[in-house]
Amino acid sequence: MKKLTFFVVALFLLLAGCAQQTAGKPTTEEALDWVDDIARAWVVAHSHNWDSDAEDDGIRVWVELQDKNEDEIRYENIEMPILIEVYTTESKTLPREPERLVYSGSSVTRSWDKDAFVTGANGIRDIAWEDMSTLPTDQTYGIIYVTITLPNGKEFKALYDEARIK
Ligand SMILES: [Ca+2]
Repeated sequence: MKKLTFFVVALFLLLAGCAQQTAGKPTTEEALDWVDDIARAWVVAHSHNWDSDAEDDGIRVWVELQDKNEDEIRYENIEMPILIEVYTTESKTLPREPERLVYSGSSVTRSWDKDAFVTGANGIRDIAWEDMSTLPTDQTYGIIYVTITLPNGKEFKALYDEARIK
């Protein structure tokens, strides 16, 4: 009898766990209405100092998703993966052409106000100078590309061609 009671209690807890997981998913169609308003992605990167000395240690990268008027889309409680690539460039004129890949990495964006360039805090990724495989002969500025994958699987790409890379 004790065994049966244990089994029933265990089954109940298992079912309760499943029910809770289903209820916690924030992916109802209503909650993702904002996805349809996204018309473009935007990225910027600036050199940044994140330790105690006075020297900049690398670049901090911010992204935004924007509507057709280039106003930021406000999202939170969601995870959208981001591919980040940094290229050198030899172009002296605009638009700059990518030359050699010096950094490739991934990140996620979870909240528009933390990852957009609102306060200068956070960002999606800090990339240290030594993580970019630049050569002494490379130009100081390069091109950073991001690809953001939306919850519906659609991808938006953006670039910033005045990124300090060394
Ligand atoms: Ca520093």
